[in-house]
Amino acid sequence: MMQRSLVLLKPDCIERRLAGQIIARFEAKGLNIVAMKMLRVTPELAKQHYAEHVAKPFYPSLEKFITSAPIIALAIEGLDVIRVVRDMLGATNGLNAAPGTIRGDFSSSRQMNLVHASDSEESAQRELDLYFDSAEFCDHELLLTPSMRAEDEA
Ligand code: 3AN
Repeated sequence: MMQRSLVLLKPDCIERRLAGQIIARFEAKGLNIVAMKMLRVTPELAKQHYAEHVAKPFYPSLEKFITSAPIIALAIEGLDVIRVVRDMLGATNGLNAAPGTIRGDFSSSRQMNLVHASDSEESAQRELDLYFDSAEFCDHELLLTPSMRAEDEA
């Protein structure tokens, strides 16, 4: 099923100059970036984004981290992209993430785990609406799509 996922390259990713390498992985996989921008997450946006965690004891530390430096937000489109991107990220804690995944290769932390990605269609819709206006999506069909997958896989 064609889906979109909200991906955030978090402050640690920007600080460590890993954004290019991580975006390159999504491109190499054949996923489409349909929106992208750099921004600073405000405490208000952090509370909306992490609504499910706001009441938890670790939330103040999480908010301090996610607002500490700019992030890059991307909308990534592809077949089953929500699962595919989560698989590419690996487990939440970099110490548990499998080698070959982004977190497995670049992170040794639960909090500084470099990238966020939506975990369900409902979260994706909610999160895409938080970070992007509808006018910011650049819909396009890449000319090389027929070289990336068969017609009946769409
Ligand atoms: P994911 O980013 O893999 O979807 P979530 O949404 O469960 O993971 O957690 C978001 C962030 O909240 C994590 N990156 C981490 O910083 C923090 N977090 C989640 N669970 C815990 C926990 N038990 N203790 C401390 N921080 C946590």
